[in-house]
Amino acid sequence: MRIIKPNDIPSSEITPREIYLNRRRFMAGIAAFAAAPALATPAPPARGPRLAGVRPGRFSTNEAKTPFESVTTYNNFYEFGTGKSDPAEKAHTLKTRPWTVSVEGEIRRPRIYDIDELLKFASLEERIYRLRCVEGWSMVIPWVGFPLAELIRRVEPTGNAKFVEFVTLHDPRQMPGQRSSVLDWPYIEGLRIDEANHPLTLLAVGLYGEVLPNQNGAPIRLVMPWKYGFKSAKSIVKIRFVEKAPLTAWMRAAPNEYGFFSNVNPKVDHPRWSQARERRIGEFFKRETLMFNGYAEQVAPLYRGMDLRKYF
Ligand SMILES: Nc1nc2c(c(=O)[nH]1)N[C@H]1C(S)=C(S)[C@@H](COP(=O)(O)O)O[C@H]1N2
Ligand SMILES: [Mo]
Repeated sequence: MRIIKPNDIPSSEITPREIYLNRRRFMAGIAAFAAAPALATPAPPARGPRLAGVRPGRFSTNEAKTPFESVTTYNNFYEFGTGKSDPAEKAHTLKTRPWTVSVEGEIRRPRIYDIDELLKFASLEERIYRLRCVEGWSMVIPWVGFPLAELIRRVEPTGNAKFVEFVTLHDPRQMPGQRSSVLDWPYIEGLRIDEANHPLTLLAVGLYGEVLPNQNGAPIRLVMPWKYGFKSAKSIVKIRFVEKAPLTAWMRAAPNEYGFFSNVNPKVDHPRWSQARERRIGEFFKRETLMFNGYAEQVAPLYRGMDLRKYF
């Protein structure tokens, strides 16, 4: 299946941002006239090029999707600042082409992959997943991507590959938030090899059928829906197979608050707040947080016999 790259798409197929914005302003004008005082309507985020050949994938929830506008303007991406609107405002400085992902470590076929080569690895699927942030909010996002297991199979891990480390780009010229020492850069995350190989674990390259917006971790990021959002590292440049559990950026910053596993668990509180409930973005009332974010049926067997209080 061929995948359309941003440069292949004729400009006639892209909604020109100008027209879109003007239409929005026009509609906002009508609304203001009809029902003053109207709330100021912020400029909507630009829509990206569509990805071709995306088929419906497994494990999708049929819960209401969080609107595109919220998914792309309410973000955590500390490389662009710690405010929720910083990534949408600042991530345009990130250059996603050319882009390579170095796959290395305890594997028989180490290689530096060009992103466009990686995109042809597997046919792309849409997976509508819940994403629960450790801070207590959640969204439902239609990701586009392919299982990380597809990549792992190709690079042939050795018997010593017990964990996988994921490294985000480190370039303060493109990522101005890296000039601050809020985290020790680069952003590092890690998974046990069985978690990495789990069919729910996705390498996402798009959302809402479109090329991944920069603020959501373009050109390629992880998504593990049963773990707190921070495990899903964005804008990945390196995937390293290792024998020992990697020291993640959040464990380095606050080891008593962020464990290696970070599975969504309503029964294990964060030291500074409860994890029992969450606010779905766009909703008023909080809802109960589910064990493994509602994916227990799929992932509970990975942790059988483990004390999830100790291994938080
Ligand atoms: N490199 C990097 N990856 C990151 C983060 C970050 O700050 N830097 N934030 C994490 C957190 S806390 C969350 S909740 C999710 C948010 O993903 P989204 O903005 O696409 O919803 O990205 C995660 N991945
Ligand atoms: Mo998060």
